Amino acid sequence: MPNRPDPDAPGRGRDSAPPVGVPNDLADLPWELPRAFLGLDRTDGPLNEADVAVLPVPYESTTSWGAGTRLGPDAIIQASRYVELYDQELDCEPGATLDIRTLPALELTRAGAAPAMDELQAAYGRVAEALGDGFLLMLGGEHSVSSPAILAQAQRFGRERLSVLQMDAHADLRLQYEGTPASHASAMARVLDRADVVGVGLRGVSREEIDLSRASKASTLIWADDMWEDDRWMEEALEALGPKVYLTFDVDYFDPSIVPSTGTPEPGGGDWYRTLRFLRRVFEERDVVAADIVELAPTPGLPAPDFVVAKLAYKLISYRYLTKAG
Ligand SMILES: [Mn+2]
Repeated sequence: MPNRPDPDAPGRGRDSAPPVGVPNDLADLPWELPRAFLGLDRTDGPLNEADVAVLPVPYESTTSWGAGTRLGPDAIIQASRYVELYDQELDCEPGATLDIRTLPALELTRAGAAPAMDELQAAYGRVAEALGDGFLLMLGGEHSVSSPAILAQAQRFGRERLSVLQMDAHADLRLQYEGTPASHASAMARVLDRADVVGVGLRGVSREEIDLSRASKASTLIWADDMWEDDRWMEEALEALGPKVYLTFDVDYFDPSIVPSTGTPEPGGGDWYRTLRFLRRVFEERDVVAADIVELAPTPGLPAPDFVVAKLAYKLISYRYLTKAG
């Protein structure tokens, strides 16, 4: 049985210290797992000693269609508390050995999309600086939160040009959408002059976006319908990625049969194992400096997609750990 809260289970976050806020003499009561990623309770010590920081950004613009992404980070964290720490593919327990911190959520200003994105870029940059070499995993929120994060990372690496691996059904290359360039549909258009963008799994794209992609050396599009016959698309994607990669994972990349909980689902998306095979290669063959997972809009009464995405988040951390350790 997966992890019911069990104080005797090895590798959970309750090995010695009592949960935060609980006095020592009550530490042995049957407290539930902490409401942190994987149920791990590692909150103290300077952030630059952490291997991984999970940063929830439950941002959703009020005008966005397909509401609910602001509940995404919490659903991922809740589901992650019941993910097995042991990973049979890698034959190890990354969650038990890594120092994984879950930060509080960032509440961005409601004064409009543009000021919220500016605020996020500054905040994200400061968190990334404080974390140093650790792996920063941001949980959205709608896809617009990715651009400030990518721009902040591009700034950190200066002249070393960043590549963005965008797992997504959509190109998000509209110059503006619903009157604002800060829209989720423009998330990648905003970073094209600062980073190369390789979109994988695309299948819902406008004519305008294809034209923009063809006119830009920085954009590579890999169509979902080219991903079924063989694995040549993996080589094509890897070839287009430079040494330093930022991974942005819009959960509508997945087929709606496994993740229907998203604002703009598209048929014909990625499956679980093929996707993991590709991601593992990316982590092995490139330096993935940071990642985000966005656009999960939890469906009440349908927890499976939340678990898929929680496990994906853990896989990203595990691949990163595996490749750093090896
Ligand atoms: Mn999308």
